[in-house]
Formats: sequence, C-alpha cells, structure tokens
Amino acid sequence: MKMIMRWFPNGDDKVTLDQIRQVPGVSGVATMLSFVPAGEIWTPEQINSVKKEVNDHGLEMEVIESVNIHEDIKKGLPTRDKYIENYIKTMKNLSDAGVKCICYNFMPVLDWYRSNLYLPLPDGSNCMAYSHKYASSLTTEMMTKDMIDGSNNLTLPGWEPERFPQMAADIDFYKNVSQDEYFEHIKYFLDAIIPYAEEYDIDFGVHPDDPPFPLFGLPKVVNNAEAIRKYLALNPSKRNGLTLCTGSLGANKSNDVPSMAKEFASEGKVPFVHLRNVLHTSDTDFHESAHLSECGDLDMFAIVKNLYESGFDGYIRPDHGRMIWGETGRPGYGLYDRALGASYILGLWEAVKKLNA
Ligand code: DNO
Repeated sequence: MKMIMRWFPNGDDKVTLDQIRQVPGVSGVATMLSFVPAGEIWTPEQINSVKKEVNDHGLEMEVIESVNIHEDIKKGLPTRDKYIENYIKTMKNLSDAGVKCICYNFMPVLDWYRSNLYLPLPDGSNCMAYSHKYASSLTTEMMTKDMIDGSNNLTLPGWEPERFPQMAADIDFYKNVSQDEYFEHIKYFLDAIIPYAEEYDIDFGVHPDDPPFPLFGLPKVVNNAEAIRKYLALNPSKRNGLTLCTGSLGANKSNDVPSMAKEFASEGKVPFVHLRNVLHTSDTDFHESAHLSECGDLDMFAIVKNLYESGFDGYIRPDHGRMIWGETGRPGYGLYDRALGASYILGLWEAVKKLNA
C-alpha cells in the first residue's frame, strides 16, 4: 500500500510539494493536468514537466486523478472515436512516464457537488456539506455560480470552466438517454481502452457518483454495490477497477462500505482508495467530517481492516478534509486536516497489519 495526497500543478494549489513531502508516510501525489481540456492529448513534455517537479521534491507521480472523459464519449456521439483515440495516446504518454493508475469518472455532465463549501462546525473549523432539497431546487446556472464563488480562485476539480457554457444543453441531452443506453456508452469506452490499459500496465479506477443521489434526472452510474458489480462486469479485465471512495458511497446510508471494501478488494478490483468520513443529518443530507470513525458515520477501522485482509495493495489517499487552524484554500483540499487523515489511516493500517502478523 502506498499513501499519497492529491496535489494540483501549475501554481493551482496553495499546498506545496515541500509540505506534502513532510507528511509522514506519504510517498507521492495524485495529480492531473487540469489545464488541458478534456479530450485533448496530454503531451510527453507536459507530463514530464509535472513529473519532474514532483520527483524533484522526493515524491512519486504514479497516480493520475483524473484524465477526464470528453462528454461526446459519454453521450455516445460519432465524434467519440477521435476522443477515445486521444485518450489512448494520453494513456501511452502517462505509462511512459511511469504512471500506474488512472482515476476517472463516467458521471454525465457533473462531477461531484456540494451545496455548502464552508459549513461552520461547532469546533470552529468548516467543511463541505450537502442538502438534497437545496441541490434539487437549483438550476445549473445557480449551481455553477455557487461552486465558482466558493472556489477561492482555485479550479475545483470537475468544475473546470470549459464545462460551463454547454452544461444546461448537456443536461437536456440526457433526458433522452436511458440508463441501459448509458451503460452501452460506458462499455464502448471500456472495450476500447482496457486492452491498452493491459498493454501499458495501467490500472483504471472509476470514481463513484458523488453524491450518490440523482440530480437533474441524470443517469446514475456507480452509486451502490449492485451498480459497481454491473460496471466491473462490463469489461472483465482486472484493469477495469474501482476507486473506492468511502465518502461518496457512504453518503448513502444504505451502502455498507466495509463490505464493499471487502468484496471488491478481494477480487483485486480496487487499485485506489479515497478514505474519508461523512456525518449524516438526514437520510440524504450530510457534511464531511474529520477522518476518525468517532467523527462520522463510517467505521474507518472496519474499512481499513477489510482492505488489508483482502490483500489490497494499491494507493490510498486521505480525501476531503475540513479547513482547520485558520487555513484557507481549495475546499476539501487544505493541508492540515488531510495530513491528520493520512496519519490516522497509516495508524490503522499499522495496527491491522500487526494484528494479522
Ligand atoms: C472531488 C473528487 C472528484 C474525483 C473525480 C474522479 O473532490 O473526488 O472530482 O476526483 O470524480 O474522476
């Protein structure tokens, strides 16, 4: 298992590689070329310049989060073949640079969403929160405005400006796409790229829907154990895997996250884990919490134990943290609470490992 942290290149992160390097037990970063629009090829020069910066700070760049999928691929348009070809070229260039794992998502139009990026908590920290009623009352314009206004002038992953102009039209498009058709589009993509994932030695981990509740009538893809089974069965290769995001899946109280960790990790289908905790205020509403089990609704010990005992040998990163100690920055991606999260998870991992020795 390797512990990594998410980091954004090109001056688009307030957290520095020097700081990440000092978090005990962290060996690398998950990063992305957020300045390259979805669908374009990531060139070796662009990749190697970020890799050099990461390596020069004593860290590895083995995980990319994310190589975003062009909406034409998700929509199943004839133009998808060109974008898939570009995707495969990017995979080759990443593999040449030593990348071992790509995290991506197949959520239509929207990546993750929170209705409040700065919910104050009683201890004086703040965190991201979700209210389904509020989210359901929004137009895409209102939603986008909230996310841009709250972003602290940093690009929020999944909310890259290139997506905004056609968001409303894209949402309309999906009104005529059934769940089954959408899964055909996914299969088309997977069948095209997975043989190359095998050739280039890259594991793919699809990220679950976040939150796992339907918004704007868009098809849901990866939101519970059954949907994950269906997704993984679309292409049986070991390379077609899951990014087990405990917070995204745990946002639906009926998801048993420790048992998902056990099921999918023991099949060797989990190359990457996002570990974080959530605290529910109703069946659909929640806010993010510190990583500890006692701070939220998820049993983090059970998740880590099940991963370890299922032979998990991939990458883990702490996920969204709260903003603590007066830190400001990209919501969810400050340094301090994620560093505490990393140490906590590494502590659980050591305990489970020794208990199993
Ligand atoms: C949000 C992240 C997501 C995730 C993508 C993966 O903080 O968890 O943006 O990176 O869904 O493609």
